Order: sequence, then structure tokens, then C-alpha cells
Amino acid sequence: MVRRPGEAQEGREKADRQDLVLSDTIAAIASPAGTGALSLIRVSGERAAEIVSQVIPTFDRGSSRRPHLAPIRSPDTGDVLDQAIHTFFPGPGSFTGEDVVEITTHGGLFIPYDVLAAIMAAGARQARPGEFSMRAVFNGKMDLLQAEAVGDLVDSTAAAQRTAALAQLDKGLSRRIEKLKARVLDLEAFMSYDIDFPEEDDGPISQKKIVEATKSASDEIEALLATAHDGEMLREGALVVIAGRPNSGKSSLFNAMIGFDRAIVTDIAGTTRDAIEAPVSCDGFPIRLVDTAGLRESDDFIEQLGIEVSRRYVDAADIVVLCVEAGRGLSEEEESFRDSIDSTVVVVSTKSDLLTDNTGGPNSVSAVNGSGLAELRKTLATEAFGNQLTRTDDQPALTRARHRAALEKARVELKQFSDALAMGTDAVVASVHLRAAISMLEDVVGVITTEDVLETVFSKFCIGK
Ligand SMILES: Nc1nc2c(ncn2[C@@H]2O[C@H](COP(=O)(O)OP(=O)(O)OP(=O)(O)O)[C@@H](O)[C@H]2O)c(=O)[nH]1
Ligand SMILES: [Mg+2]
Repeated sequence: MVRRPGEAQEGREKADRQDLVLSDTIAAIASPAGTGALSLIRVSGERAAEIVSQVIPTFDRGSSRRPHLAPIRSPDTGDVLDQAIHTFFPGPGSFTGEDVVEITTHGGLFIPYDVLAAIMAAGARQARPGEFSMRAVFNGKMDLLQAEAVGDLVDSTAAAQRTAALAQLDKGLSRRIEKLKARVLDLEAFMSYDIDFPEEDDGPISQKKIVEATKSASDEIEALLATAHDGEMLREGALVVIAGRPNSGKSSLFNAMIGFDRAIVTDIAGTTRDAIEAPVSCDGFPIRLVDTAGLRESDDFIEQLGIEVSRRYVDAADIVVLCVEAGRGLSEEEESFRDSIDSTVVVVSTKSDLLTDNTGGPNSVSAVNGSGLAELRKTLATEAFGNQLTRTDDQPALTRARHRAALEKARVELKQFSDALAMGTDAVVASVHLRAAISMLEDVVGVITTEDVLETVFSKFCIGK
């Protein structure tokens, strides 16, 4: 059997990981703040059952995975705080892998918080953002990519994001990266064979085979990196910035696209002073639509600030929608503005309802009667996500800068490995680069991850997740 140098390390790293697991019992409201019919409180940890039985005296840890209706009582006074449903999920068969109790209380601004306070008085600690998911990762219930997919599902604003996040939750991306890691591990094993049996000049593993294996791993890294731009844009939404002269109908178009009056519309030129952003789903694809201040020379200090903000948004945009009133051509300034933009520009003829002869041309829209809006949505989806609309394979993509950065580092290591190989560097020294590449890939999936990486990933989650 070919020895894999990584294997010896695995036991120790697992032990390190166990040290990071926090053993205290945490609690949080998992549903959003505000008034709703119900609210969900999660309690997780070794003492979950014992703590909950202080507020639910009828709690029976023998009856798991079944909902029970029972009064919740203050642990101090015994007063009834709510009538609520609770379900006990004993570890390890729970979301976090620990004992978990989920309590569905009545919603609103008082009861859930009062019940949570009682649970904390009974000994639980308020969970930190993402701490439930972090424990799930520590306890091997899911990997880091799956935990990120949970966050992506919650943050999704369009159907295509849901599809991608569900596939990632189903380990699609994890498997792709694991496969790549297996290739690099094989390569490392080939090298270690050469190290162990140096006298076999032309041993069972030829130089050619190593070069080929390196090439195939590098190709897969390139293929993965090539998915990053689209994958990240799908997760974050394409930034579509509406720009144009004052009064050209930008805010009206913005409101019509998002479906409610978010931006102020008046017939006074220079109404919008700030950039306003809202998520819109265009044919199932996520777009972050931004309304901006009209572009013109202005002596008004506040308006000038707004125009500077507009320019910054235009520079960052994936697509710029340039609004020009229907029936007139682009002015010289508008043409040079269009030509100065690096990203895709979609020129839209606004206020088409004012034209009597219906010669609005392509991309004519009316915020008043809604004509052309469906076509504009389609155009934006195609411009921003065209690659993904036409893609026939649905290979999992990288979805975060974190993934991209790690794969880029792995690419560098592999390149350094093959350079070392070509220069006839000692096999032991060359193999150091393979080990480094493997550890980059492990970081992405979160098999063995430093506390720093985990903290950054989970601090972006909300409390209760
Ligand atoms: N008939 C008609 N009027 C429109 C349409 N869109 C905008 N308008 C009118 O055009 C004027 C300017 O509209 P806004 O949406 O505020 O224009 P804007 O480009 O955001 O203007 P600034 O914020 O000042 O840069 C308002 O009086 C709107 O009612 C449209 O589709 N049809
Ligand atoms: Mg406006």
C-alpha cells in the first residue's frame, strides 16, 4: 500500500479540534425580531435538557423528537410565561450534534424574550452569532461549506440562489473539492514512494506520471477558479446601477422594478441625493438594484456629494442602466459617460408612455404603465448571468472570496511544486508545497480549520443560526 504522509497527522488534528468545542449550553431566538404568530427558541449543549426542565417542569427527556404542548414557567416564581410547544433532539442526532431543545413560543416583542430570559436564568448563555452552526461544524454534523450554504439560503433573494445554496448544502462543492484534494494526496503519496525507495530510478511511479498528475490537479484548480466570478455574483447578486441625467426617470424606474415606492419621485431635477439599494429577482436571478443621484454639474454641495456617490457606484457596477427619456438621442455628455464605463451599459428609454407614435425603440420602459419592465428584467438577467443561463453542466461553483483566496494559494503551491520538480529539487523539499496545497483545500471545506477562519465565517451569521 502506498503510504499517505498526511495520515499520521490526522489524529492529532482531530484532538485539537475537540479542544475548541465549547461545552456550555447556549440559547437564542432563531426567528427574526418583530411581531409574528410564533417564535422559535433554540437551546443547545450538554445541560440543555436539565436547563429546560427548570422552565418546563413536565419536560421528559425520554420522549424525544416529538412535539409537546406545555406551560413554560419562571424558574424563580413558578408563574406561567407562555403555553408553548417544545421538542427534544438528543445529541448526536441534532442540528448541532449536542442535546437540543426547540421551543416554539407565541411571537411578538415580549413573550419570546421573556422565555429566553427565563432559560438564561436557569443556566444557559446567550448564543453568539452563528454559534449553533459553528457547533454543528465542530461536531462533524456538517462542513464549513455546508454551514455557509445555510447562511446563503437564509440570505437568498432569488430562486437561482436557493438552487445553488441547496446544492452546496447537499455537499456538491465539498465533494468537488474533496476530489481535488484526493488527487493532490495521491501525488503526495507518489512522491513519498520516491522518497522511500530512491534507489529505484525508474520505480513503479515514473516522473511522467507525476508530471501528469500535477497537470491534472492544476487543471481542476483552474476550472474551479473559473467558476468563482459567476458563483460569487450569484451569491451576492449582480450590482445594477441606474444612472442618468436628473429627471430622466431613474427613481421611478427603480420603484417600478422593486414593486413599491422606496425612492422619492418629483419633477424637480436633483431629487435623489443618495444611493438607494434594494434586492430584485430578475427571472429568478438576484440583482442588487441601485438608484443614484442624477449626473450633472451642480453648485449645490449636498447634490455634488450625491453625484460623487453615484460615480463610485457606477465604477463598481456589473451593469449600468443609463436612463434617457424616450424620443431623444444621447447627448454628447451621455455618450462620453457611456464610453467611460468599463462594465456593461444598458441604455433604457424611459417614459415611453409619453410617446404618441410608439417609437421608443429597444429597452423602452414606462414606470407609469409598466410596459417594457418584463423585457428589461430579462435583459438584465441575461447580461449578468448569461453564462449560467446557457451552462449545461451544473458543476458546483466557488461562491465566496474565502474559497477563491484559498484556491489561488493552492494554485501557487502546486506551481511551486512543479517548478521544483522541473529543477530537480529534492523530493522531500518539493513535497512541502503539496502539503501546503492540501491544507488550503482542507481549509475551504473546513475539515481542519483554524479558529481564526471559523470566527470570520460565523461572525457574519445572525444570532440563533
Ligand atoms: N409619464 C411618465 N412620467 C415619468 C415616468 N418616469 C418618471 N416620470 C416623471 O419624471 C419626473 C422625474 O422622475 P424621477 O423618477 O424622480 O427622475 P430621476 O431621474 O430619479 O430624477 P433625479 O432624482 O432628480 O435625478 C417625475 O415627475 C416623474 O413623475 C414615466 O415612465 N412616465
Ligand atoms: Mg431620483
